[in-house]
Amino acid sequence: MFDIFKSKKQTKLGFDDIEIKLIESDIDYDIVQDIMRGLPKEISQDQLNSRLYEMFGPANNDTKPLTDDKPFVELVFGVNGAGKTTTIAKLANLYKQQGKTVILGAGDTFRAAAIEQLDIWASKLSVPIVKTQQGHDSSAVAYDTICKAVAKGIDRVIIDTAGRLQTQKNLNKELQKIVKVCQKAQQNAPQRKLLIIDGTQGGTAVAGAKEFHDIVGIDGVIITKLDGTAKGGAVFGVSHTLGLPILYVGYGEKQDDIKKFSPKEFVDDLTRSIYG
Ligand SMILES: Nc1nc2c(ncn2[C@@H]2O[C@H](COP(=O)(O)OP(=O)(O)OP(=O)(O)O)[C@@H](O)[C@H]2O)c(=O)[nH]1
Ligand SMILES: [Mg+2]
Repeated sequence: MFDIFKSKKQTKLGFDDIEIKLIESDIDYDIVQDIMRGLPKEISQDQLNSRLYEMFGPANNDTKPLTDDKPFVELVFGVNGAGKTTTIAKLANLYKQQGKTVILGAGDTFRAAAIEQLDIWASKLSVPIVKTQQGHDSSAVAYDTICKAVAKGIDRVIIDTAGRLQTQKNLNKELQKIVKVCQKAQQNAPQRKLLIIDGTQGGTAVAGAKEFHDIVGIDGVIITKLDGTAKGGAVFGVSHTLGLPILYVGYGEKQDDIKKFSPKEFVDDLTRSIYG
């Protein structure tokens, strides 16, 4: 039995085969070149494993640890449909399970039904929510949510925002304004600015992330929809190209479908899919 295990572990695949499989995994061509640099003609699973793991570098660690600030405010943003609102519900659920109190801010005042969508999650999870009418100022919602959290001694604030492209100047000014207004409500807020990326979008999402980083600064990334793809090339882009920490990954539409990102687990899954 040991021998079977050993021989499987020692199976080697050719350089070109690996290169193609990585490209097929939706990893950016330039990143694939970085991965392959210096690898031998025949590559073992272990060799590929450690090379892929190295690619995470410093972004591997969440470089900005949670502070003790109360409330601890998280501002969530990203392109339309990336999974922001669902991720907020998942985070709220997670924090509740950790024994924290949570309040949500329905800062997407732009899209019809966005407020209702978050409201439904809030009732389902039994967490309070601050909301306004569609078309109202989303920074005012952020402000009110933080003030309410301060007044009631709530641990965590999570603020939803409207989907936006990194190229939409007005919407991005609005995002900058929300950040400033959060600071007025509480000096260090928002403690974490979280970009939500749709994991099925690959390189396009990564390019957008860079611009968002320039606009407001990103403290961490959450990659969603990794259930819909065995690929997740965006993961390498975010870590290797942008050097941003991936905090969590989402893998479904339900409140429990979130877990802390583990580079090791991700790399193991990827190499296992390549070596079979
Ligand atoms: N399969 C899968 N679907 C997801 C995941 N996260 C979100 N979704 C689905 O993706 C769709 C969009 O999710 P939302 O949370 O509404 O996305 P959003 O970024 O808030 O969208 P906008 O507010 O319109 O910008 C919904 O149908 C979600 O159920 C995930 O991890 N896996
Ligand atoms: Mg939304």
